[in-house]
Amino acid sequence: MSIEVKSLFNNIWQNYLDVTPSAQKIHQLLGSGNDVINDHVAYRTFNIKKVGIEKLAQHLIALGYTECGEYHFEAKKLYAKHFEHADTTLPKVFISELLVEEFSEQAQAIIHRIVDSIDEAVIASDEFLYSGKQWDISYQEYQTLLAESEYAAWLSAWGYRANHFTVSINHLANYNDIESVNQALKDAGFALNATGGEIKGNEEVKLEQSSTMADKASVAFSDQTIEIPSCFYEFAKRYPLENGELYTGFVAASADKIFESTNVAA
Ligand code: OOG
Ligand code: NI
Repeated sequence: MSIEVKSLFNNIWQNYLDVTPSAQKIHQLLGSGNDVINDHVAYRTFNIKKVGIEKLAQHLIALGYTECGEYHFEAKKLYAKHFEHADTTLPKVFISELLVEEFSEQAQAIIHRIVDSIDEAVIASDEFLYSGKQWDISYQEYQTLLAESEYAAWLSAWGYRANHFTVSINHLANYNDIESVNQALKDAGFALNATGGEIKGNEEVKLEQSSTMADKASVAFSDQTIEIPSCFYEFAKRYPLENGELYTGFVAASADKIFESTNVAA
């Protein structure tokens, strides 16, 4: 694997750990100190040309990734694509975008102000994928977005960073199934996303997934600093297709529930 792609994911991982301290502990717990293979990494963005899926993907395509599947999330007003690399030890990348035009004028104005203020040079640089929030937003504006879309609010507060990394259960030495991974996590005190049940998907759809509820971390809004949900960790087990190869796609019905891992606890 090229040093370039390795160092990119290393930077993305470090930037993710900055706001997701539980991930380091879970990495240690499941990997027993060994390396963990990531099934995928996920990003969120807006469907505005300046920062759309393609603008994130260009950095991956330059490193040998190709576009594979696409997904629609009507209720959440999202669209997504996933990208894969020929080196299957590299994580797949799932990138979703918010369908901005489907929101209120007020929400759209906040989003356009944010996107307009991003420096084009940052978007073009590799660092874009771990650049975080490069704009000002008030806590009030965050709340305005939160009332319409938890996704929009999360993105406005955290910016361009991995929303989650995902442990490939298939590659773990000490665990074989998602049930025992979930149990180990709960025994260690981590809260799982229980929306639609702790395990999303099944062998039939070739993919089982679970995730923690996001950690909380401080965001410096323009008027005050507040702790809000940051990023989470996901766990995925893939099943083989008829041809014997593991399924590499995503499952929209499961993804729809994984998005809710950044919800503010009720
Ligand atoms: C992405 C949720 C979908 C998956 O593995 O299905 C997903 C997000 O929360 O941004 O990661
Ligand atoms: Ni995911």
